[in-house]
Amino acid sequence: MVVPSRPSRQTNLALLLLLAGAFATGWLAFGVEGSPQSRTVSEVHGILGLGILVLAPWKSVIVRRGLRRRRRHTVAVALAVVVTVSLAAGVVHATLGPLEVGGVRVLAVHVASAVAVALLVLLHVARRAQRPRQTDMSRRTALRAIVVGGAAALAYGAAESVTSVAGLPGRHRRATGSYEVGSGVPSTMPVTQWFTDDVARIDLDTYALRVSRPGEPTTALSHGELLAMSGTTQVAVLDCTGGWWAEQTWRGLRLDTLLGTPDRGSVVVRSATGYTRRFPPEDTSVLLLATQVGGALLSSGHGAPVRLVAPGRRGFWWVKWVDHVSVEPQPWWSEPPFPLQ
Ligand SMILES: Nc1nc2c(c(=O)[nH]1)N[C@H]1C(S)=C(S)[C@@H](COP(=O)(O)O)O[C@H]1N2
Ligand SMILES: [Mo]
Repeated sequence: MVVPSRPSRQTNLALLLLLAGAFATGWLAFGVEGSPQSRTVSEVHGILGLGILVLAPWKSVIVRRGLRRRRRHTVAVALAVVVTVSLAAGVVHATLGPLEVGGVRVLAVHVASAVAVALLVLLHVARRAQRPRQTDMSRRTALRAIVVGGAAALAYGAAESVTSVAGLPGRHRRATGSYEVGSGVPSTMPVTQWFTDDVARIDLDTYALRVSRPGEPTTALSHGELLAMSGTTQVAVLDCTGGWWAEQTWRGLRLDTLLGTPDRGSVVVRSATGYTRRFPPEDTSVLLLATQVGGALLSSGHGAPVRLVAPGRRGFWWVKWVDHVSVEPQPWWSEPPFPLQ
């Protein structure tokens, strides 16, 4: 590619848009489960990311000019490093598979460095702001954007073809980008917590599931009672944002057998650890409170005595060690999209 001698301010603005888009679609990818949405979001995410690579030759000219000026470059250099790390880790996860570097999954490296990118971008832009100009909205800009977008899409297609022709592990990844591990054999499925939580060990004999419905006193069910009610079997895929998925046969009781289908508010599923997720009321007919998996009682790691099975939702919705389910007046969207507490 020919690198123009006077790289434009537009390169910087385009990079900012690509970074913002890649960041947004990265989180969006964590929010969706199942084709075709997941596939679309993953592809757009990958293409935006590769768009950053496409612009790298232009940016490197800008960087070289900038380095000649006397000023502090710490933020800019740190930004270049974390962008490179995040891009590399993303490409490795998508092509070479769920590798680990020093015990850390490359996907975790990808996400952590992307968060660092976001923070550094804010600092960098605050210091070296480039104002868009009226002339940025020209036909020439539109053409450039199409060329960069096309090159990025071609790069994505090429990476996908190489992955499949060379038989790389990446060809086995799901639409969400996750890799299969432990399907049908729950004991080999990873035990994963959101970064805010730890495995709870709960005494089955004293355990009680509290059930709260509006205008009624809270009731409680023992483990034995829940087992006796566990007449529903469901095959469902748990797809963790950590980059793995597994299909298991779960057994338990549907949430609507306890809560009915409320016509307003939301349904809240709480863990004994305080971890909480809030669902739309109509979801009670698809949510399962599982007591068993693969024909055996749940292990502590996988949520004993009772864990939520939320088909069509990413793993962080599958609350483990559930000790309270309730119908509450607040809407489901009153909760942050990701568990932050
Ligand atoms: N109480 C509680 N439930 C939880 C979590 C957690 O941190 N706390 N992590 C969730 C996440 S991120 C995933 S991927 C699944 C993992 O389930 P597993 O450990 O049975 O594989 O549990 C979910 N349920
Ligand atoms: Mo997860």
